[in-house]
Amino acid sequence: MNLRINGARLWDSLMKMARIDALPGGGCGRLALSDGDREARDIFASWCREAGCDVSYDRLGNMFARREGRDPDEPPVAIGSHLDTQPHGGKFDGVYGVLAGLEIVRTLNDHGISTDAPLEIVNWTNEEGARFAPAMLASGVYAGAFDLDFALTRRDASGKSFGDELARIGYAGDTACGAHKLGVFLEAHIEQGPILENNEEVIGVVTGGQGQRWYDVNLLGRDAHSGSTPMQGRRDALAAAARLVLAVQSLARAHGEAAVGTVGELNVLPNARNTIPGEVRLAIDLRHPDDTVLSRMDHELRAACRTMEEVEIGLEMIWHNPPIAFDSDCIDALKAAVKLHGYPSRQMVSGAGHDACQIARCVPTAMVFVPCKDGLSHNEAESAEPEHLEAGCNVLLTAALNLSAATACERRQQRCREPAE
Ligand code: HGY
Ligand code: MN
Ligand code: MN
Repeated sequence: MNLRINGARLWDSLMKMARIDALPGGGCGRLALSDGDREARDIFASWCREAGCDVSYDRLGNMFARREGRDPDEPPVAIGSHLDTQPHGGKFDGVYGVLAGLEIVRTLNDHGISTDAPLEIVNWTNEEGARFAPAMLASGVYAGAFDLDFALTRRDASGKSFGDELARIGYAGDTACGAHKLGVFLEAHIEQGPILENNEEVIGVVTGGQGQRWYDVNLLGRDAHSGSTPMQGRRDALAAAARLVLAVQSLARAHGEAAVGTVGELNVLPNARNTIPGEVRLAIDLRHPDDTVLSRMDHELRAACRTMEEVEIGLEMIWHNPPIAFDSDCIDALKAAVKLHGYPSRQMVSGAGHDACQIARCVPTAMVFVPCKDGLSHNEAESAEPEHLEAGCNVLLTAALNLSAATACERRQQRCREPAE
């Protein structure tokens, strides 16, 4: 069925959502569990109810907007992403995947189409990990990658806990995180890289996500007077941290095109221009599609830390998310949908992390990418073409209809009954 969504309505919803915590440069700074996140959740829930969905949320505030199917006992076809953004985020990262799900429900309502399996639109809490590290935290608890207490006790830079902030915005639900069963999970997202745009392709059928390791690092030197302390013998934590930042860059560059390493967060103490910094706290993000290379990068990072003799270094790996392969049936459904709509496309692995990379550990999952301008994201200038966002949503609609059909549900149940290979 070559059904198409209403692209103008999708764009209008995206622009309305972008007004919440809008930034002067045109982006969005809507951090997880902030007042803006609450406002976005409230609006999303009201739009879903207007579309006839029943909205619920679990212990970590993961939101599920359910459109009933002919078979209410069938686990739903879920479509979603996240509404939280980076501090200098854009209008589309995450929000597109959530509102694409809503647009699909609105389109099915327009045409009076019911599905065998129910459909659910999902908003996963704290995907970005910018305020509460690590990223994909609530979808990670849902998938069993983290326990509930680990999530609830995560603290932001001001010391506020995830659990307190979730309760404060009124989205701490009663159902256990992970108890709300899903049949499949599909996520639409901007690529956040240059490949589709450079190759003039409209759709990326995403076959998996690369591995990630996140670290908290503490460098302890000694505060001292900048004027009267000789260079020899200083214990300058910032000078050591600077060498560590360059070591992260060079170890990533040493492992080929696919390897990336970033220090995106760094705090200097006491941060006074005439005191030699006695302490630096920084965060490191290493990624690679191959877990053995990623563990080699880990070893090289630890070796680099051992060369910093003038300071004591505390390095804690707070997260290791191994590479993940998505589900073949879901990938095939997306490929068939791309073929039906005739969009230029490619298969690809995601460089960025997504909730789908967690959910794929417990639910058949796949993603669809659309291009973004200059491949830019986590930047206020993030932008995407309405017709590309529409195309991605059309592909999602067609795949979701196929995967929600009784035959597809039966095939999934059959696969669950078969012994794992
Ligand atoms: O870190 C990531 O890749 C995602 O944007 N949270
Ligand atoms: Mn995202
Ligand atoms: Mn992001």
